[in-house]
Amino acid sequence: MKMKKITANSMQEATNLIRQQLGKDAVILNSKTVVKRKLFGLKKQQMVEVIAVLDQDFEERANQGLKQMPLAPALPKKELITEQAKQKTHVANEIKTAFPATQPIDYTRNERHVGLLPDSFIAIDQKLKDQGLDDGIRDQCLKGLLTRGAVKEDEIEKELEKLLTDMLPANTSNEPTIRLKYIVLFGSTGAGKTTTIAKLAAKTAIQHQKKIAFMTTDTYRIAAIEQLKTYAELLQAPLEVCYSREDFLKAQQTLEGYDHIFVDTAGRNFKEDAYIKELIDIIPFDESIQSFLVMSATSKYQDMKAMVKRFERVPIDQFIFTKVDETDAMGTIFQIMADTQIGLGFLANGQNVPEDILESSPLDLTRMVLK
Ligand SMILES: Nc1nc2c(ncn2[C@@H]2O[C@H](COP(=O)(O)OP(=O)(O)OP(=O)(O)O)[C@@H](O)[C@H]2O)c(=O)[nH]1
Ligand SMILES: [Mg+2]
Repeated sequence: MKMKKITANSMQEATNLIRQQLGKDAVILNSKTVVKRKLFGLKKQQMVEVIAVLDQDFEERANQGLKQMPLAPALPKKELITEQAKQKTHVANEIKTAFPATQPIDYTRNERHVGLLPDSFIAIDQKLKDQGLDDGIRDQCLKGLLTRGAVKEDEIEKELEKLLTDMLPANTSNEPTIRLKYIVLFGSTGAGKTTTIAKLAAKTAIQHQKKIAFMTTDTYRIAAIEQLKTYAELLQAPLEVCYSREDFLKAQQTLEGYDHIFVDTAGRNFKEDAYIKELIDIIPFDESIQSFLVMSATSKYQDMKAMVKRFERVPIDQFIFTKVDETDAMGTIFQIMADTQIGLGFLANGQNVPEDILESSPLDLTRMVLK
């Protein structure tokens, strides 16, 4: 067991010494400020005292607990060695079963680690848990913070921001988010597709001075066509209604001269495979189509996950999360993006057209989670 008590002038110096002496996997168990007397006791100096152990020590301790099981007594030396080797394999297997490698290390809840983390880290873990982040992401954060030796509040904040942001798919392109000719939004009933389409179309037409048009495949409710027609009239843009693939192809020809065509689709219960098929049957998802899966930020993680799974036959370029104004827990959005590595197109944060729409970077999203 490798354990060290280190006294240094600052926490930074102590962390550097720990790293030198125990390696980067060392874990700080405890730290406190102490007063040391110097110059024959004439001068007092405030210092930090840090106790650290090596991470592998956790395994060792678990190992020792199992090794205390009595070995077979009084065997000749050679047999004893063979017996010990067998026992060792047995112990190793028991540990493997108890803590399989694929299982995330749960620093705060695993009994091997209880009491080993500084309080500030436990508080961070709880905060991330409240936001809806799972054990895997939280363990990665804690491990990252421990490895990087973040100690001061601002250091922890900065490192945590970086660790979380790195888990999200990066925005590598400098192109505008609306970049292809056809912008298709799909998703479940009432997610906010039509409202978001209106916001995006208005922004593209007014701010970016593009020639825009609308298409809709939502022919199930008369009101749905009327809703989009109102926005189209306000923006003085044409609207084509498509009942079939044939209509869609015809509308593409009619609207050929437009820069961007915003395609609205029907909100359906996508647990039914037939509706996914219907979507693919009408819309030819090719390289001219930019597709967004629209989900409400107020949805449960399990429902979002199931939704992405349902749409695995439809290419999803990016997500749009609506109704972020109705929730404080942005962790669910974060989690689904980290899991699927599908990036963020837009966040919709209200019912006002066109203003309630945001373009947010991975760092912005991380900050919303940590806010
Ligand atoms: N609070 C809030 N409400 C929103 C937001 N986006 C849309 N809504 C509201 O959600 C409701 C449904 O919006 P729609 O745009 O009609 O949703 P849809 O996905 O097109 O619905 P269907 O076509 O019926 O599937 C409306 O009352 C919108 O005003 C948002 O970002 N925040
Ligand atoms: Mg709609």
